[in-house]
Amino acid sequence: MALGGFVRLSRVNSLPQPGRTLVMGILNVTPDSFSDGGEFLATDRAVAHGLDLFAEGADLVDVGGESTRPGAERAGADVELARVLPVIERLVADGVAVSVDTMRAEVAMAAVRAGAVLVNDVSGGLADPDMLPAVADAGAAYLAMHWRGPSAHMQDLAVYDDVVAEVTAELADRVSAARAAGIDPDRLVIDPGLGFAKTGEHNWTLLRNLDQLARLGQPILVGASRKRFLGELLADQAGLRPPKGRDAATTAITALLAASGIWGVRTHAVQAQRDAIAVAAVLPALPPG
Ligand code: PMM
Repeated sequence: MALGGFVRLSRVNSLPQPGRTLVMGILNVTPDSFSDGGEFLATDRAVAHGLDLFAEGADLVDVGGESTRPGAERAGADVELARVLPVIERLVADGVAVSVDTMRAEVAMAAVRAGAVLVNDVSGGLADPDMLPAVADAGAAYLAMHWRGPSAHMQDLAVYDDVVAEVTAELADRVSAARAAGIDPDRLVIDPGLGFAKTGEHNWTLLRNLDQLARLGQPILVGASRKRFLGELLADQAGLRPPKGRDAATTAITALLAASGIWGVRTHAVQAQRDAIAVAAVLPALPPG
């Protein structure tokens, strides 16, 4: 079996550094995520898929128990815990490096105790006031995504005069809050949060201007995988391209981001992203032809 970059690394206190763009594989243990909702709700199926992602080359398998698709209602903490904990425990026992996708400190801490090495918080600490101090206390790595409000009404918040300047300033606030809570900046990743309180045009503008976000001095991870703006780009007479038909476009974005040195990408299709990253490593930029 081909193995991911962090075999048997059950606990790290610094960020994974594979020496190339990192690949975070998506494992949604939910009934309602936009692309894979319901596919991996049963623990056994979720664990099997997590092992597959790892075998394909995921450096981290990102386990989430609450859908954040636009319009989604929140799951209760007990439901979220019951979905993710058994899966994380089994993946960690099998030597998989795991991150937990949660906005709740309680879930994050249970996951870290079970061996998760990174807390992926799509709210950047805004949804739960206990999150930043808890992560600091646990010494876990932390990813702060740009977020403006709960998924149920986040698209009403997709209003910007200058999306790049505002997302950068709002993420700068989250970086300051994380540092003030005691999170080590060496363990802190930021993410522009494509599709979270953003239209397709906002997503493209942010992707074109990631250099502005990079000025915050933190590693950047981007989650473009199968998102609606790719469905819009690839739409035809039949309507939006369905989520599973968006992997080639996702991979094209990964190649371009990897060539520009991005820290990480979050994806459903791990092997394709690893392949794109391998190509970008030998062809980082081409002369005009
Ligand atoms: N997107 C989703 C969920 N979690 N986490 C990060 N860090 N960045 C993202 O863009 C992100 C995320 C929603 O997509 P999914 O349903 O495919 O998980």
